[in-house]
Amino acid sequence: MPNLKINNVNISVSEGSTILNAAKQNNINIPTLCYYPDLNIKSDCRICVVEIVGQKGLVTSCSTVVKEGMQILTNSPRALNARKTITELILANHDANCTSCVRNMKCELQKLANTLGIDHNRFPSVLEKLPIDDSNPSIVRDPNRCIKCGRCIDVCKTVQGISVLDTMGRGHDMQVTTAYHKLLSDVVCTYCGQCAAVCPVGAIHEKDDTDRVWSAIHDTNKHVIVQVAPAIRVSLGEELNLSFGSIVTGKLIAALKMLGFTKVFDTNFTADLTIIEEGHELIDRIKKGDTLPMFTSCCPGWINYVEQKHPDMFKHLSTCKSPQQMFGALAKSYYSQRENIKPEDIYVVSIMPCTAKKYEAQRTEMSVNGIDPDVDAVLTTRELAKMIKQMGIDFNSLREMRFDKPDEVTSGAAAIFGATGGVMEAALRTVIEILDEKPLDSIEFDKVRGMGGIKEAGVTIKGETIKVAVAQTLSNAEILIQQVKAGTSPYTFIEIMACPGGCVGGGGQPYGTTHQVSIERIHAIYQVDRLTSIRKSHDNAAVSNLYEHYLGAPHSEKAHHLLHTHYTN
Ligand code: HC0
Ligand code: SF4
Repeated sequence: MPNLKINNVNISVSEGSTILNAAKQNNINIPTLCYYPDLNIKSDCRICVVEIVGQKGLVTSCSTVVKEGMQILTNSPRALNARKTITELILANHDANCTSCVRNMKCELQKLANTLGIDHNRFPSVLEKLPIDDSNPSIVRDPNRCIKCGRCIDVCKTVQGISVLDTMGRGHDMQVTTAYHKLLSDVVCTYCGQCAAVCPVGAIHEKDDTDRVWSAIHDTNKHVIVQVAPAIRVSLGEELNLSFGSIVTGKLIAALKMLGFTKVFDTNFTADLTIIEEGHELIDRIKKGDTLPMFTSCCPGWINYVEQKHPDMFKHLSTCKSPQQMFGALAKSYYSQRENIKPEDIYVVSIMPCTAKKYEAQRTEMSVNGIDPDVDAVLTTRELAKMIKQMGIDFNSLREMRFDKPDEVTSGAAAIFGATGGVMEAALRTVIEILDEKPLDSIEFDKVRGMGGIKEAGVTIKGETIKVAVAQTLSNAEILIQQVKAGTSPYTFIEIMACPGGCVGGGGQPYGTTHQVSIERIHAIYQVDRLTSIRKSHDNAAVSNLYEHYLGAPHSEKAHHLLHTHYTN
């Protein structure tokens, strides 16, 4: 335990701590731009420089390990002057038109400039404007806002294992870009949005669909309904001054009603439906000896990855649409008939923690009538928070409301979809009970829970043990894919979620999502499960009712037409 001084205060920290971490543990803030808790240390931006008494040059606190007796000054005139000069130089090569930036008031560079008291820049602008890439429905890249911190490069390479982005050129000409400056739509980008989630400024962000949604709400000819993904209820609160992992379901519904949505439905309802369809698909594959392992198919970043990198794996993907798309398909068929509203007059909005869901909704195959999309617009958690703020809604004083019927009835199994391992656990709760023809002794499968990159469990069904696996992030998914290709995969069923922690850590979630934050959200998700009276998808009477009155049986022709898809590349 080295003893040291930071800003003349005696502290002792654990061996191997960096100066930045030592300061953090003692509530001393050192500003950073390239540093991000779960990513590699880059020491590129040099904003975190500090002075060590008796040492000539300044050091970067993110990469310097503390030593016994060190005396550190985080805000000495030399450190402050260097930090200010670096920030001004960054601003001189940055489109600092803050009021027209998606990150206005949430930008780490803007906050830093403000903290350092930079109200004018000593250096003239050297920015040479480059084209903005808005070639796809999910992610916009604005190189004029890029500060070359390298976070996006790191997350794409080390977390997702894709390496779509890298640096090109040197000095002033250095850019973060794709190979040959191709558009994101022309490279192997999965639209997972992890790059947008860690970007400190407005250089990479989701495509903003809020104006489109406002127009639909204000169009008196449209019947505008909204569905809410499992992970939103445990993350939206953070955008509205509540603590990490606050469960805000009732207030979220009330806010959506105030925004003008006619009906507010729960994606958890079609998550239950997914378990019935996907569970029966797995049972069928096991009984018939069809292709195994079967991979889940609800994460659109994962589907994009398979399509682009491993199209030979299509037969391993479940044919089920995601709950988002099952909801859209039912909205424009079943709901349309039930309410006697033409499908083209129904406008379906999804609130998702995910940027890839915007792309999924626009796939040509995701259309019941082959013309209009089943889901018309997808908003991220951040976009919804923006709309709530635009309307001046005092979120915390809202009276809680319930989802509209029939989605009012959902299970705890559906709630846990939002956490890594949740889809697997929900499926096991149903598949084992159906095959064993008796209730499970325990419905909680701890081995598939938590932030492990790859988790596995053995489960016994009818006296036989099968192995299942869960992977979060695409670099971990790749390990499981390679096992399948090599013929060494011991698994029957595999869940993949592209984002760290699953949807709770999605690319559209509130800024500042770290593993620790995801853990708080996951705790909240399991609490929702425990508080729900029905905890298995096959016990959801509203889903049974839908089969009885509309779909027929699981995997019926109608169910196949509406709820399943096929894959192309
Ligand atoms: Fe997810 Fe989903 S659980 S992908 O992670 O399956 O985005 O929250 O909505 O569709 O239900 C995201 C979250 C969903 C879908 C569900 C699945
Ligand atoms: Fe990489 Fe995902 Fe960002 Fe695409 S969206 S650049 S795959 S991190």
